[in-house]
Amino acid sequence: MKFVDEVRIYVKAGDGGAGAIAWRREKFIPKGGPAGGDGGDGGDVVLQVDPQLSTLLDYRFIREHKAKSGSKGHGRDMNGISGGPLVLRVPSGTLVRDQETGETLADLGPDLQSVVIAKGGRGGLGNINFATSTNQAPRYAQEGTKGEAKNLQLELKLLADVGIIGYPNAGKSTLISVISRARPKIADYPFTTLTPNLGVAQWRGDRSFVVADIPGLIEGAHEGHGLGHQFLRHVERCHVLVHLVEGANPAPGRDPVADFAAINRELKLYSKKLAAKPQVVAITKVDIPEAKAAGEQWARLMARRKVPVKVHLLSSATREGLEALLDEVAAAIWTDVGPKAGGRPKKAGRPRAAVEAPEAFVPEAAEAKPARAVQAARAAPRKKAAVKAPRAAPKKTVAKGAAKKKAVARRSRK
Ligand SMILES: Nc1nc2c(ncn2[C@@H]2O[C@H](COP(=O)(O)OP(=O)(O)OP(=O)(O)O)[C@@H](O)[C@H]2O)c(=O)[nH]1
Ligand SMILES: [Mg+2]
Repeated sequence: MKFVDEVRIYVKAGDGGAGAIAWRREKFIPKGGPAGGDGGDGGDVVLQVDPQLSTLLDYRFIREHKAKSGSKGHGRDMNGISGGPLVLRVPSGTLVRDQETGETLADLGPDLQSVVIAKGGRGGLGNINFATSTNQAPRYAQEGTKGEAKNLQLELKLLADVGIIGYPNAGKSTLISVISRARPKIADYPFTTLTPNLGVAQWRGDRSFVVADIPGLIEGAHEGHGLGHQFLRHVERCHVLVHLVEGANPAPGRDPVADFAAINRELKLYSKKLAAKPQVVAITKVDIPEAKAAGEQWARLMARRKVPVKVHLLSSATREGLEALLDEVAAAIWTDVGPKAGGRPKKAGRPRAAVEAPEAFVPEAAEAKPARAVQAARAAPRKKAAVKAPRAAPKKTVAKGAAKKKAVARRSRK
């Protein structure tokens, strides 16, 4: 089935029916008076979440959706028939925008299951309503009002707790197939996955979370290279990203450090918010000895640079490192799990602090010439101490220190 995550549609609510001008005509009842009924109300256009849907495909081909108008009022006090709502079913996670203003009209998901997106017109009143003591035969009735019409943009952002990202062929689909019952296509060539896959993963048997495996990213995705970064919108609402790095046989010129940096750069170019999300990082396919060696080397490098990222050595084939990876993922999703536990057993509302500033991994940041970001990371603990220092040491000491420095400077000038 084709995956469609953005459509533009036109919706028009039904118009209200006109009220009737009619008179009561019955044998032996002369001058029966007004008897025009009201017009029926126009139908609303309603957007409703359907948990069975996972794409906006239905709206790709049928773009105009009009609710029924109310019918006119009739004689003998009869009101017109109302149009009845037109219910358009959409997948959970659909964002509704006004095409003209760009304003967000609704964000359909667990918190908002349905919304009246275009209000139907009201039926007009029939002449029966206007009879008064001084005007017992009103010859007028109301017209119905027009139903709202809108041009909408529907955008689907899958609702997942965890997003799996990485280069093509890194083993993203294999991971989701191992931790959930999702069965995406897995093959030994890049861009096997063309549309996101969702799966529900279990953690230690008693909790579950939704995982999204998205198509691979490559360097230059922001310029449209590969599949571009159009699918990144589906991990925008995730609590945590699982960043998989190819362990075995990366293409020439690629290595874990460069891959990790390139993907982080693409994330940043897509959105700063996404780049700031916590990441759980793993090198894949460590059942292959070269992958394991590469992973261990990379982990050592990170440790030497004091980068606060744990590199998991993962093999979806043998399940090595899988439990540790899921533990870290769980700790990022739930506040009562992991080393910093002690909160409510609830999903974290906002992601925890970002694990790492992506600049720290620019490939040029070789051992011999640490990049500025790496230097900053090294300087960070010292900075902390500097902040604490004034409290620990009274002002005098600081002044003394400054005087000493000045004296040394004077002596050296002499
Ligand atoms: N040995 C070994 N091979 C793996 C492992 N995980 C994945 N692979 C293989 O790596 C290849 C790519 O795996 P996929 O899961 O399709 O990779 P992907 O990241 O989803 O790739 P795209 O969908 O193209 O972005 C497949 O041939 C898998 O069998 C692993 O843990 N060990
Ligand atoms: Mg895949």
